[in-house]
Amino acid sequence: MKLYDGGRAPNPRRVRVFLAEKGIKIPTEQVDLGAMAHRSTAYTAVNPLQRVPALELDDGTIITESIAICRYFELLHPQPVLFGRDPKDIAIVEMWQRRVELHLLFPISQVLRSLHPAMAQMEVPQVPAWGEANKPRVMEFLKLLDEELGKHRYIAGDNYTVADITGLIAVDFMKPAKLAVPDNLANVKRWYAEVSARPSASA
Ligand SMILES: N[C@@H](CCC(=O)N[C@@H](CS)C(=O)NCC(=O)O)C(=O)O
Repeated sequence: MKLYDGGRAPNPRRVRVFLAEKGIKIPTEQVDLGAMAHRSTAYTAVNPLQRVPALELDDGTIITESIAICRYFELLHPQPVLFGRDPKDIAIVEMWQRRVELHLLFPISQVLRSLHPAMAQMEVPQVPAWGEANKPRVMEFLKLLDEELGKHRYIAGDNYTVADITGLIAVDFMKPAKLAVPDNLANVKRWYAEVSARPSASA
């Protein structure tokens, strides 16, 4: 088994944090995004979409999509539970994971990719207006998240889950996108202080 990893990029980090929470160690191969190694012929054979992460199983099967990879490990190593405990809990975790991915991580990535000069090679064409259009979307979702985090400790309830992992990585990704969590969102700040202090956060 081998994980094609991607350094500081957010999606590979989601898988690394997930594996760290589970205490799982697997061989990794770094794909240097800065050198555009993910566009090489060799890596395109692994993932024709030219994105990281990707997991190669011993029988040659390739699994891409961070959450698909995490789900695979959740079933192999059920403890600690990170995708929910019963039908209702599993649905709530799924709902929040998707919301955080689509309404926070995605617009943050669009701000960075569309506005940062270092992303010009990767995001072709760069459309700065699209980057600007995504800034208020990030702030609107953070407000909603702040209300939710006023009701319980973690994003999807009282337990730390994969939704918190996506949330942590999204908030960390705000920095290179030159965005910041507004000071008045005290619940998001409280939650972020807790999840970013977990040992897995440094993965
Ligand atoms: N939906 C995929 C997204 C994967 C993805 O976009 N990865 C980024 C790094 S965070 C990438 O490989 N980008 C290369 C590019 O855009 O050329 C997932 O969840 O894993």
